[in-house]
This record gives sequence, C-alpha cells and structure tokens, in this order.
Amino acid sequence: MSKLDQKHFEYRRNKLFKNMEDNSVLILGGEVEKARNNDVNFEFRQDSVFWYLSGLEEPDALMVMLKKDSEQYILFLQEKKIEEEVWTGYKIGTDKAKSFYLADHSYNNHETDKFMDLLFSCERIYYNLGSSKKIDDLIFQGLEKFQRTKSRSGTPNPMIIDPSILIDRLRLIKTKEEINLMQKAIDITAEGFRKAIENTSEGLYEYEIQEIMEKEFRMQGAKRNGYPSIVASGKNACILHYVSNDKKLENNDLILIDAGSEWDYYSADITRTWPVNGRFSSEQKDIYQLVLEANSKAIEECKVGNTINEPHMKALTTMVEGLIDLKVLNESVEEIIEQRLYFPFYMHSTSHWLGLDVHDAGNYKDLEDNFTKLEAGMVLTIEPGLYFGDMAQNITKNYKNIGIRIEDDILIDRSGPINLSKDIPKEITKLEK
Ligand SMILES: [Mn+2]
Repeated sequence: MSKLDQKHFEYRRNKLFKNMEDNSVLILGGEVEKARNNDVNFEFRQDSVFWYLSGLEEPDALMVMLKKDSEQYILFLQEKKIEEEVWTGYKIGTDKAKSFYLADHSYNNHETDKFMDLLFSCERIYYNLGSSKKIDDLIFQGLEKFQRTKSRSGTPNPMIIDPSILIDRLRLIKTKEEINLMQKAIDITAEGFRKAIENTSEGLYEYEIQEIMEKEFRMQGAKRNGYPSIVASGKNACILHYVSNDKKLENNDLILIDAGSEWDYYSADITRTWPVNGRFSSEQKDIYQLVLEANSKAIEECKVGNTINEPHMKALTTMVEGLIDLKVLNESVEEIIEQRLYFPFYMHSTSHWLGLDVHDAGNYKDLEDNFTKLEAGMVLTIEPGLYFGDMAQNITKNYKNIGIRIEDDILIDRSGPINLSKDIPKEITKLEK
C-alpha cells in the first residue's frame, strides 16, 4: 500500500481529467501476473502508469476515466473469493475499493460489458493500442459492433488516441510529496553503498558485495530494487548493463556499482566506482578525476532554462578535453565531437529522467526535434563514464579494462540544481578511506 494519501492519486487523476478532451474516455490496464514456470509467477509489480493514477497494487485490474457530462473514475478488479485468497492473499473487492480508492464505481474484472457501450458512446478513446492483448481485443470487438450500426447513425468511429503524451508530461514534473519519496529511496541507497564500500575486499565475489548492499536496502525498509544491481569489477565495468555479478574481486581492480532501492515505487539510480584494495593506481586516478570533473560540471548545468542536452554536452566536452590531455585522443575537441571519435570510450548519454521507472517517462525532444527544457520539479541522472573495454584500441597508457561511471540524481529547482545523492562519497580521498 502506498505511503501517499489516496487524495494524492485523485489529484493526479483530476489533472489528467483536465487535459482530456470533452466527450472522451480513457482506458488503462494494470499489470498481469507473468508465469515463471508451471504455477509459479514472477514477482508482481504494478504497472507504473497504473500505479501513478490509482495506487492500486492488485494484478489484472482495469481503470476507466470518463469525461462526458460528468467525470467518472471506474475500477475493474479481480473478484474477491475467500477460497482463492487462501492461496494468493487478500483482495480488496469491489465494495471496499470504491471507498478506499475513491472510485465512483467498481466492478469485477470479468464484467467488461459494463464499459463497452460507454467507450463507444464517446468521440475519443484514450488508449495505448498494443499495450494489452485483452483490451486490444475488447476495443476491436467493440469497433466491429460499432461498424454494424454506423451506416444508420452516420456517426464516425471514435478516435483512438495514445494517452502517453498527457500522462508522461504529468509524471515528468514531480510534486513535493514525490520528491520526498525519491529522497528516501536515495537515502536508503546511500546506506547500502556505504556498507558496500566499507566491506569491499579482495577475494569476495561481486554477488557477495551485492548482498551486503541489498541487505541494507531491506533493513532500511525498501523491499525491492528499482532495477537489477550492476556489480562489476575489473573489465566487467566496461559492460554497461553487466548483471552476472559472479566474478571474484582482484587486488588491483576497480569495482563499479550501479544500483537503486525502490521506495513506494520510486527508484533511486546511483553509480559509484572505487578501488578493491583501497588505493587508486595513478592510471585509475587519471580517468577517475576526469569523470568526476565531468560529473560536477554537468550537475552545474542542471538549471531551469537549460535543455537536457546542456549537461550532456558539458560532460562530453570536459571528458574529450581530458582525453586529449591524457593523449588518448589527438584530434581537436570539435573534430572529436563531430566525428564521434569519443564513442569507443563514452557510448551512452549523460542523463535520463528518474521516477517510478529508473528510465522514467518523459520526452527528451519535442516533435520539432528541440531538446526538452529543464523545469522545476524534474529529476534526472547525471552519469558520465569512461570505459576502456574492447572498443578502445591502440591505447598507449595502461588504461586497458578501466571502467568508471559516477552517477548522481539531480532535482531541477528554481534556486539551482539540488543533488539528492550528494551524501554518497565520490571524492578520491573519501573513497580511499
Ligand atoms: Mn542511470
């Protein structure tokens, strides 16, 4: 159950109602159970959009938001059956759902005929076609039926419109309440990182460090991670989404952890890199200093009025200049950026939105190809990195297999950037301690 008051979910729905056209209806499916094998399912997590608008955690739910004459919020839920609850746990049931989740009506989820006529009485149906086989089928069945009466009534088919733009825009700007939840996820993650850093030593396996960190997440009350933890030592740090986490830590390796706990569905997303033996080698230091400088300078660019591309360009330019100083690259800054000569060392971008999803909803460009402007309430990551993996060829210095990323979570605020993860050490002196 969410720590947010149900009124907060209602507030979100009301904002969405405002952005919907008159004489329209929105239909949204929740997450369904996914089989792992036989009668065992994967761990259930509600779909983020469904959660954002309902706060309801049960599988196989549907919601309908009708804007016609009046505004109505209608929930369709799994039927409450005592004999099934013995196996799968309690369900709220239609009666209680109405008062608890502030729905105008609620039905069992097999009573879909209750909304078919309702859908096709509107000019617009907001639905993300292809998002749910079950709803797709319902819509097509409804359309088929509608065709048969069309010739008499002359009414055209309802328009089917993807509601993502409306909803993503809401999710992109976080409220004060959401920021508090995100800060909590980040603070818990910080405790986990502290434990991981303190307990790093040669001979342990990556998954043991993972366990030490994630145990702390659980002990602090976060029951899940926002995404699978990346615990990568040595050369593995050059694999961006490495999740095998099964190598033994070696004395001269760096270890890179990219992880985030989830708190009330909000995810943190932090990366730190530190030396297994407690001391950076001079080559590791060269690269680390450079990534750290890119991280700090990019954070300064996270201000209202800049676009999301400005922090990226700042991080990129900083690292390119550094790579020239270190004689890894020989061309001019302009040439390197234009011809993407940096790509073997820096192949990802610097930021993504953060929220309910680790790569959260929200566009990075508009339809005219302009980068999104940063506004107060947006949360994004700043995560420059440099990698000397298999793509890095002909490197004269001993940078081979070094992979370093430093990632913070930044809130855009009118007063300037707020680094929500500033308490997690990233300076060389602090990490060596
Ligand atoms: Mn990230």
